[in-house]
Amino acid sequence: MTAANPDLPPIDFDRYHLDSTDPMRLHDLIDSCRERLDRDQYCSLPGFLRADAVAQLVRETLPLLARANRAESRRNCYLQRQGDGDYASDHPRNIMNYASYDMIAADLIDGSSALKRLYYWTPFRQLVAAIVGVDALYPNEDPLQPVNVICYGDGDQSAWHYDSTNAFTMTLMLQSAERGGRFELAPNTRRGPDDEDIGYMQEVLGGGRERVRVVSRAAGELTLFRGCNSLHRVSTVTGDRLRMMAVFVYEEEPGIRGDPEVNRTVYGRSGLAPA
Ligand SMILES: O=C(O)CCC(=O)C(=O)O
Ligand SMILES: [Fe+2]
Repeated sequence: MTAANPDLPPIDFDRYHLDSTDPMRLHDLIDSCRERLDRDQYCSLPGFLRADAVAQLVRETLPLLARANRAESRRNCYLQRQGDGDYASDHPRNIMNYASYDMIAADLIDGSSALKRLYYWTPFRQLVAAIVGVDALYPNEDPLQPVNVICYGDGDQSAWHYDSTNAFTMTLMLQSAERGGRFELAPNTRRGPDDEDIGYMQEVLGGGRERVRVVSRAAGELTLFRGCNSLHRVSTVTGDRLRMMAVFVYEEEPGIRGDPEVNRTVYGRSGLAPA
């Protein structure tokens, strides 16, 4: 049993040896994650954070909901709220789905929170870089974007969508819903924004399940996925318990900040200091 060191993020170090000075101990984990990410477009590390730390994160995050940004809109899979009359009515650009959730921005989360301690801990960033196959990753320097918590209550869901240009998305489940709130992903519905498999996308957007994977997510589980080229969504949550998901954004270059306009849409404010 590893003694708890308050300076380290509350990773289950008995299971994930990031505190080891021997990098070989992590090689098997990195290799298997890389393989799954390549094959399935996602990989999961169950029980990544200790259960007591996850429970504490839920307790400290719930009061932040009052200052979260509520999103409620119909949008297509490119997150646009308007369709495009230049395309057929059954083109993905014109297939709109409802999304609603509350978004907690990074500046509402205390610096001492385990979420930020994990996000800014170099060995963790190095592990993620090794899994996704890049030399280095850097924290995002936007005031709102680096670490978020998305909360889905009764009746909330996300719409089928692609994530923006980041090559991967990383999430950590804090609390699952009583029912629903499944994370569903259709691997490789496109190779890039200019190389889309429209037939496959229409199949998924039209309710086809054959190629859709349901990705298990339990509290404390870390999941990396390639959301930029695989349509994904969160199915409707039912019941009183909030589904709470932390999202971490790393960058391949230092100094990256968000677009104030995008911030206004996602967080309801620009993130710029008032003039
Ligand atoms: O809440 C989730 O499980 C996934 C959220 C999502 O789609 C994202 O972070 O890009
Ligand atoms: Fe997403």
